[in-house]
Amino acid sequence: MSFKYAGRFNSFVFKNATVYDAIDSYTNMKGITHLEFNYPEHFTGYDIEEIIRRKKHLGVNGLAVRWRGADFKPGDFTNENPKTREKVITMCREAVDICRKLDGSVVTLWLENDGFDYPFQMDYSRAWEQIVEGVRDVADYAAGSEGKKEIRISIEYKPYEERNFAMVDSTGMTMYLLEEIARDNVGCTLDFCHMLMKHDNPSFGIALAARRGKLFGLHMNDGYGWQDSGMIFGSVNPVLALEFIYYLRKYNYQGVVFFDTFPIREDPFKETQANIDAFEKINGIIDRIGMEKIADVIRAKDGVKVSELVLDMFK
Ligand SMILES: [Mn+2]
Repeated sequence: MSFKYAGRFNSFVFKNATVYDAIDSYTNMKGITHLEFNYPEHFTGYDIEEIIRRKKHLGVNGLAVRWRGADFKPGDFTNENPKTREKVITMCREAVDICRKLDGSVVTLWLENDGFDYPFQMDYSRAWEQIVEGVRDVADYAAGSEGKKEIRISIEYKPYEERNFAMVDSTGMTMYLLEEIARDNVGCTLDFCHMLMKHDNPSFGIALAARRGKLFGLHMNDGYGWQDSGMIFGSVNPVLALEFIYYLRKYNYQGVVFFDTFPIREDPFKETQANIDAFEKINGIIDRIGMEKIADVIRAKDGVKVSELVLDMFK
């Protein structure tokens, strides 16, 4: 099984490159197939036609909405200022429009400010309903119709940061939210570091989402679990990475693999390439061992057999 890959624009942009420079780098990188933008930051001051010219053979996976600025700090969908909340939804609709224009597939929503810090700060039930209704509104706008491509809306949970508690803080909570939203074009994006932060088992998470057809996106990276480390995939938890790719293959994941990593001290081109190389290498190990052999070990539920399998994988 072969995978589609995209890298993080800000790995380049935060080192004084332009979005155009980053696109040029991706067109020269081995394995990159798609682009993944943030909205509005990667479009402000850039020309969409020029982006389309530069991307050459690369496809567009989609856009992630970023609500930045003081107005949004108290909340995104849970913002109590009706004008700001309207702006939150309008920005999602604008991202859907650009996604269609670029022939992308998915708009990712990380509800950065929809959380709380203090006891007695949040009417939890009201906030939950505001999220359900807000995302539904965006989903209906993104639904397919005559001459309009369906755009998928994907919720990316993170347990904490920026707020002490996020409203959507785990795989289970995300699945519960999707159930309440009840729209075919709403699913989730699972971020490996965010799952480690929550002590959510990454493979359990993809199984829960994929068995319902709700795994719309992946943010791959690695870390130690206590913060959003954004390190190279497979560099800290290679066994969890092996198990993760096994389940992606088991559920025949057809979406894009986006590397949400932070090469602060590394060269961004080499670091993105290292992510792709790690993913391919680990996928190759699954090939060598074989899906059936791994399924046999899982069926046995025996820790000793698991240890033997892992040592075989590292041969
Ligand atoms: Mn992410």
